[in-house]
Amino acid sequence: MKIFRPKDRGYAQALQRLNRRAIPDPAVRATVEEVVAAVATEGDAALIRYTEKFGGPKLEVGQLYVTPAEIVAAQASIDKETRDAIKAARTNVRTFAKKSLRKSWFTKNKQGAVVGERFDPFPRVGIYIPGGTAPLVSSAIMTCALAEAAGVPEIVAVTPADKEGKVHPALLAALAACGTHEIYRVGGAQAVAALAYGTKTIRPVQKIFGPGNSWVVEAKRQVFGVAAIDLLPGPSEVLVIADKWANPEWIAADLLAQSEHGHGSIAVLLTDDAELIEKVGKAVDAQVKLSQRPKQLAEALAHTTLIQTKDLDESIRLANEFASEHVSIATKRPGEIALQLNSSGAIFMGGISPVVGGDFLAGPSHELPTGGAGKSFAGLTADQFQRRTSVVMFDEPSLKASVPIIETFSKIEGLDAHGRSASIRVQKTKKAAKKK
Ligand code: HSO
Ligand code: ZN
Repeated sequence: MKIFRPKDRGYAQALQRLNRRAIPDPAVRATVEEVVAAVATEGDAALIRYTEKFGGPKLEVGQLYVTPAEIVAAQASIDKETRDAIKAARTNVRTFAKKSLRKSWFTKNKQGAVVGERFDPFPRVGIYIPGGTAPLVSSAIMTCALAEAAGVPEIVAVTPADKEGKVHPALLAALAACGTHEIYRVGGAQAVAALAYGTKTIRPVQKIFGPGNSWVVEAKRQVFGVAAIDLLPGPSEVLVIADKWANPEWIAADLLAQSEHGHGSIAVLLTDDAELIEKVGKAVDAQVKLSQRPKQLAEALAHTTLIQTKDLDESIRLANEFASEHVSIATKRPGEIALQLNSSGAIFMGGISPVVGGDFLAGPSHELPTGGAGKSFAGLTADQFQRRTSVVMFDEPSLKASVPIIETFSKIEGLDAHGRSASIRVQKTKKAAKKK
């Protein structure tokens, strides 16, 4: 953990470092290029090979697909508490998701032509669920429940298995509860490539969703164009904006909660209160001792930064530059600050709102932009599972009213066939009318 006060050496640089951009690491990029190319040409064989090479299980091609029998066994093995928690989260996420869905609409333009937009679910989507050091059961809900709410007919999930080839039963149960149709035990860049290009076992999808480590995020970036992608969600982040009224214990708890995701996670505190910084520092030290994940915490704490700012305005400016996945506003009047934030993935209002409320239960998807991507991307919403098509329908009067304008444009652009393709229809109708 590093503390920076205005008088400290390196203070200016610390502030500068907060202004991030999501730029891929060249080493990660090169590895992912190799993996994606191999999966695109060799299919399943490359999936199996890279899974083993990157420390995963040694699988047969036939084991990639998680069978219905395995899912039923997983459902039977989880306790009631787990089942109820999955159900409660799914209910909130689904209700929220339904509100984000776009509805088809039609209207008439100035010339009287019918114009509109149709929104249909993508026919087949792929969702990446990270494995790693914790079974991210909630991530299954925070992605698949949105696809389900959008009515996607084929929801395909990929997730890495442990060394023995097992996927956590609660994760399988959550995927099943959210209407996932196919599950494959494969992760990493190779899984993303398989979803985009397709293999003999995994048919390709139209769009790829879900959070992941740097390799997964880079793979999504690289397959963009072959398939669509949602956003670029990497390791967890939290930034707290606090004033002197804030509770240091709660702030420390929020910083540590996101930090325990481990490698690549970042936690930042911005406050104009010098005393609060000291108190939060102490509370972090005390609470670290309670952790059951000291290794992950130690990795993240190396990047944890507590910064004393001039005033709340400076905190807001820096928060916007940092573009954190989560922003907690632990101040007396959080509303005023929230309105000035323009790059946050998700905002948690007032010290009383814990960020984990959003991680596990509240309603919005916890799949959010990280690494500075929040400046250009928003978090996952159910409408991202919908494909939009525009629709145009002229009739004779509306086409007649439109032809002069269309002809003018075709003249300006020097594209005479364009003009004729509209006017020919009106002339033809005129002749047909005369004949009658
Ligand atoms: N904090 C993560 C989501 C998560 N937390 C899943 C626990 N499980 C998103 O940044
Ligand atoms: Zn979390």
